[in-house]
Formats: sequence, C-alpha cells, structure tokens
Amino acid sequence: AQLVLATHNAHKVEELRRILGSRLDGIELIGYDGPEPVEDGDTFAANALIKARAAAEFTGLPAIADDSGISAAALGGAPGIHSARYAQLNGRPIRDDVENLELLLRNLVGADDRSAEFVCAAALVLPDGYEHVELGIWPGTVLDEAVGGGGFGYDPIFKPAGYSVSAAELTADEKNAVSHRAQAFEAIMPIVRERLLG
Ligand code: ITT
Repeated sequence: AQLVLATHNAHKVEELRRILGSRLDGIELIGYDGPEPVEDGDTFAANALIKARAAAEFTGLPAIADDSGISAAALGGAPGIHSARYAQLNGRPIRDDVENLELLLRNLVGADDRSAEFVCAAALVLPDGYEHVELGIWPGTVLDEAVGGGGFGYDPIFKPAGYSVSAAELTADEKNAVSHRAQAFEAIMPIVRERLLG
C-alpha cells in the first residue's frame, strides 16, 4: 500500500521516518511535492486535516499530515498554530527557526510562568473521504536561552517536563520516544494500518 506524507518540512520527515520505523512494514511512504494549501484552520487538528486532504486529493492516494507547534501559557497559547510563521519582517513571516525562537524568548522576558507545550496533530485522509486525527502533547518549560544542537525549530529553548536538558540536547531516539510527534503518530498508525492493509 502507498501512503503520502504531506509535509515539506525535511526535519519532520526525518523524525517521522524514525518514529514510524517498523510501523511502516507493508507500506510505502511517498513524499509530497504538490501544491501547499492555505492553512487557515483554527486548530492544529484542522490544519493537519487541511494538509492531508490537499495531498489525498492531489495524488488520489491515502495521505497523512503533521501540524505542530509550541504554545506558551503566559502568551495565551501563542505562537501555537502560528509557530512556523511567528517572526515577521515588514508584516511578512520569515519562516526562520532561529528568528522564531528568539521572538518567543523576547516575548517571555519577565514572565513568571514559563510553562509551554509542544502539540502535534497527525491526520489521516483517504481518497474515499475517511478522515481521522490524533493529538500528541509534550509539556515542559521555555528556557532563558537556546541550548543544544540537536532537533530543530524550538527544541533548543524547550525543556521537557522531567528532564534537566533542552529537547535539542536529547538524542533523536530519546526525543522520538516521548515527543508530541511520537505520541500523535504512535496513536494514528494502528488506524492507518487497519485502513490500508485491513
Ligand atoms: P509542513 O506544513 O509542510 O508540514 P511546516 O514547517 O510549515 O511544515 P507547521 O506549520 O506544522 O509545519 O509548523 C510547525 C512549527 O512548529 C515550525 O516552526 C517548527 O519548527 C515547530 N515545531 C514543530 N515540531 C517541533 C519539534 O518537534 N521541535 C521543535 N520545533 C517544532
């Protein structure tokens, strides 16, 4: 069976290939380079569905998508679904991971509550219209400065609950054992396998 992975983010693709591992036995994971839909949903789940739907419609194949980000309590959940486009220049998102995390650090200067969570929505859409979403949440706190060279995105400023290091100081296997992405995709893969392989 073929399954399209509807993401253009190379870091996500690499993590997902490791997370999915043997859960992909019997399934050929195919990259997606078709049109990117406008992500105008209000939630991670809505945006993951928008991406998976676009890929399923364009390819005529089953598709999975990841929509994810970080939500800081002191900022009312921001950047949240806007995590990839948080930092802006002249009103336009610059889509730069370092600019994004530096803006989050600036916006949290002086905040008493530094709690935050990574959220990931994993969506499955089939050509026959079947849709399913699973959510994963990874709680923690935002550090005062970036530490560590692993991971991607906001990992250097995120200290997962129960750890004394940033997510960027974890090995790939350590992160993938507990992350928001791992939780969401571990939850959705039994459904993917059931739908694709029976
Ligand atoms: P696609 O839409 O093509 O999947 P994208 O990068 O635009 O790729 P999102 O809209 O879901 O994806 O944005 C995710 C944002 O959240 C982006 O800024 C990431 O850097 C950040 N993010 C998501 N998961 C993360 C993780 O595990 N560690 C650090 N940052 C993460």
